[in-house]
Amino acid sequence: MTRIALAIAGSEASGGAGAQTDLKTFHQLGVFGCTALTCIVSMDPKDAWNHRFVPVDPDVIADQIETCATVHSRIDAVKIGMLGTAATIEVVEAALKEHDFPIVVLDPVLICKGQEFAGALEVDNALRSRILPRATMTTPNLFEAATLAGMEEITTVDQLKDAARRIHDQGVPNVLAKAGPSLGTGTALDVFYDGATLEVLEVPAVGDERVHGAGCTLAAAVTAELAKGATPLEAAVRAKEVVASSIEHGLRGNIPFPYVYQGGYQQS
Ligand code: PXL
Repeated sequence: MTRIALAIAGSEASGGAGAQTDLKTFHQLGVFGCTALTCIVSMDPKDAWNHRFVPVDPDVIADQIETCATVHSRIDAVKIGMLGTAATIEVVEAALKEHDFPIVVLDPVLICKGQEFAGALEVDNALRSRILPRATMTTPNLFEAATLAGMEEITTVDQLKDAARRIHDQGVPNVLAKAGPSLGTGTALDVFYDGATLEVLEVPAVGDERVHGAGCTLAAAVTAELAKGATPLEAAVRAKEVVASSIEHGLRGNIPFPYVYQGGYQQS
């Protein structure tokens, strides 16, 4: 039976991140993908590739989610990526309540690479109070984990474990708190916590640069694996393999950092 995943996410025109990445990841893992676009991001070549951000009208977001939820006989899992405004968060919360999807993976995108949004605090608070409690699993990076956990910063593995516990204690059943290569361990290191098991997951780091789209790929791969029936820990382990492969097969264009490509991943 073909499994179906819905990405509620922003369009990143170049295809390196956002909904485009989510769809490619779903497809590579054998899952049928559909999307509800929350915003349109286009990097500006005339302004250091800064992100131009245009929110999609909240009614149009609700319509897209309704379409996905009604065209298909079921949605096995939902991935939530960039929401970006409080109005978007409100409409996505309402849709989650209405459709009661069985699995919701939240990539709590607070800031997209190199970009600080005006009104970030309002968006952070709305994400925490309205969307986080509806997630079955969340995949914060170091900055997002510190923000959600109410910590100053995270510079050690112990602090990352602490953050994962604190986020779990806010009512999220499964937390995958990501450091990637950023704690200087020489590995890509993430912490998984489900209230009982705390696992430090490590794979050899592929380079030490930030890679555009790596976080989107991780959360999308988790979503696809959960849609296929994996446990959250199994999904996390497989998703890390997918990210490593997507970085290995990544592209280098004219932006200052490489970007992922999922097309070379073969399941081991
Ligand atoms: O990588 C985070 C991210 C998510 N979603 C969209 C983005 C980005 C970063 O650029 O543009 C749409």
